[in-house]
Amino acid sequence: MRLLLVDDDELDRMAVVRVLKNPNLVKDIVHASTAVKALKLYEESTFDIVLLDYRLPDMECLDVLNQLTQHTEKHAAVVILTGMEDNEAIERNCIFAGAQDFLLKKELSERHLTKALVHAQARHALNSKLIDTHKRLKYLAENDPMTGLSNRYYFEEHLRGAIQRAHRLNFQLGLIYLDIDNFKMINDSLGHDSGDQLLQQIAQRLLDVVREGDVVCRLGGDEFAIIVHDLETETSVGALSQRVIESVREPIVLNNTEQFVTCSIGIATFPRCATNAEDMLKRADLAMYQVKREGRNGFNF
Ligand code: GH3
Repeated sequence: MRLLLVDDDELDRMAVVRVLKNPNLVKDIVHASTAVKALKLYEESTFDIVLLDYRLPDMECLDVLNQLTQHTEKHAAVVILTGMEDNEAIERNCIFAGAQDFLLKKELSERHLTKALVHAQARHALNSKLIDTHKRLKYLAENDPMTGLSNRYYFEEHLRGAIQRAHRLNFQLGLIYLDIDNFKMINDSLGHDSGDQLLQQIAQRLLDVVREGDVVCRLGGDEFAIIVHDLETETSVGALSQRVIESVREPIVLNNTEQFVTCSIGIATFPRCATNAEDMLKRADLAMYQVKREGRNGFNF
């Protein structure tokens, strides 16, 4: 264990060093007498545990904790050391701000400190696992595994949020709803794997054509959507749709043969066409079916 010991009182730091006799537990103790020095050391090096005095001369403890936990790539557990009497509110605030344990200086003994450090490390490891699992679950819930694009669930959530924001800021928003033409024929003639490859390549082309900040989603099957933020004019969403159509039309190599596919696009804009996510999708869907009826390979509002 490598420990960063942060306390402005040298005698208190010495007391900790005296108590931590077990060389198998803590191999290295680095001292810092101020928060600023501690944060610098933390940034430049790697520690397993930070033992942090609650009262430091240059910074509030909660601010130090906030800064420590912002370094998401660092993995030190934090134990707060305090000379004050038991204070549940302070302890709770420290734990909420990212500390793993809380120890009173008057209880400083080898047994207590060792226990606090070991528990803090274990809690921290468990927390990190939970955070990783949460991130993984969130990724799985929001993304389409085949194309890596955002999925329908994310699309609906994001569109709702984007409409609220556009409403607040008086912006326009565009929705491009795209369906590949005669996609079934690719599956039927070249096989399902080639169909999958086609979907992956189309996904990449859509990502290449949009602006940073626009959101490309696979809604399911051969249906895709693009949420176009901060639309300057309705014409610009038409121009983007035209670029999408041309990009999809570029030859695609599947099974060593060049294939040519087209797509049909329906467009809806906020606030002109619809004022909520459901209506916006409905409008774009209707506009897309109109293109299909009129022979495919185009876009329509
Ligand atoms: P249209 O121009 O009228 O839309 O004709 P289409 O052939 O594209 O018709 P439709 O959109 O109904 O066909 C979609 C096909 O996509 C049917 C389904 O079997 C296939 N499909 C859905 N999901 C996947 C997938 O993940 N991979 C592959 N390869 N095919 C899929």
